[in-house]
Amino acid sequence: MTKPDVVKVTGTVIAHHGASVTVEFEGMTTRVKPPDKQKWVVGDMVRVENGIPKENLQRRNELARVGATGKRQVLAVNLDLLLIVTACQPGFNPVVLDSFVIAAHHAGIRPVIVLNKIDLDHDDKYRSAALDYRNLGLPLFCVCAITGEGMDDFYDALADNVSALVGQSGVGKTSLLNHMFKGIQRKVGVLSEKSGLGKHTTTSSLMVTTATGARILDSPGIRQFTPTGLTPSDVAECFPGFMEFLEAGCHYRDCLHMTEPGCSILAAVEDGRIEARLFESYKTHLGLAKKENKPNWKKK
Ligand SMILES: Nc1nc2c(ncn2[C@@H]2O[C@H](COP(=O)(O)OP(=O)(O)OP(=O)(O)O)[C@@H](O)[C@H]2O)c(=O)[nH]1
Ligand SMILES: [Mg+2]
Ligand SMILES: [Zn+2]
Repeated sequence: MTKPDVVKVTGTVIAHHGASVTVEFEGMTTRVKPPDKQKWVVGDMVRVENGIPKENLQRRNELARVGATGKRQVLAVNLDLLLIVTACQPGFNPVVLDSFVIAAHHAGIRPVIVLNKIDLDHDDKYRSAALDYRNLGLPLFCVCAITGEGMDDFYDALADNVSALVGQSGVGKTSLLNHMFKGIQRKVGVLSEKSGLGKHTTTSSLMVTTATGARILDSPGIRQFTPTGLTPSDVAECFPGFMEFLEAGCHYRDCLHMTEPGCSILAAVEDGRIEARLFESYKTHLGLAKKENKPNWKKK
């Protein structure tokens, strides 16, 4: 008797529930525990044999950070776009935005800045702060998940792409997903009256596919995002807004733009073409990369 052929297809991990994950393939879903020692995250492509997910396939990119225990933690994989969501409430923090931008550039993911809650930005203060990022050459969308303002253009930009909504708790990631994908209404949470911060309402990652072919991942809000796996040179090359000045070239090829003579970045800081705020943020990120690359830094 001949053995029946094994039917092999590729599935996608679309939800993470702690110990188990949901894998979608050929219009169906199944909930499984990843095989021993394999860590599957939302966005992973997996080989499915006769309806059983077996192993994850090579990832084209990974968004990673230093996790709570100090180890490398992969947040999302196989992304085209990183939707870095921010808002006037809770606190707009440009250094956190910079961290996400560097990590995205380094991973080969396109960063997109999303300023949500523009209905609360009465004097356009945050809109103008966010516009700085557009001036640095990054795509920027100013939106409101409640009224829908700006949402059409934002949604159109996601078509046929795999994107992840990331950012602090309470900035409105889930509200944005709910607005774009009416098929699923995930729970949203009010901000704490006492601290003004989000309450970490979303506790698991979920990816949906919309009618335009956009695959959008809603992830739990994070308190801190410290990129990992970057050398000081990576930071010197990936930093937002540096690109155009680096084209002119620094005198030294491995210039870290700190004290080196003939540095195109220091020259641009000196005459105000690079803002002091941005350069301070650069120094913070360079310091983190130097620390991580010290021999005694504990990684996984
Ligand atoms: N005024 C206003 N409120 C908004 C907007 N978007 C979201 N909110 C509110 O902000 C609060 C937090 O929204 P969520 O969507 O739960 O935020 P989140 O980023 O998913 O938060 P976590 O899941 O905790 O990470 C809720 O009370 C929403 O109603 C907006 O555009 N304008
Ligand atoms: Mg949420
Ligand atoms: Zn330099």
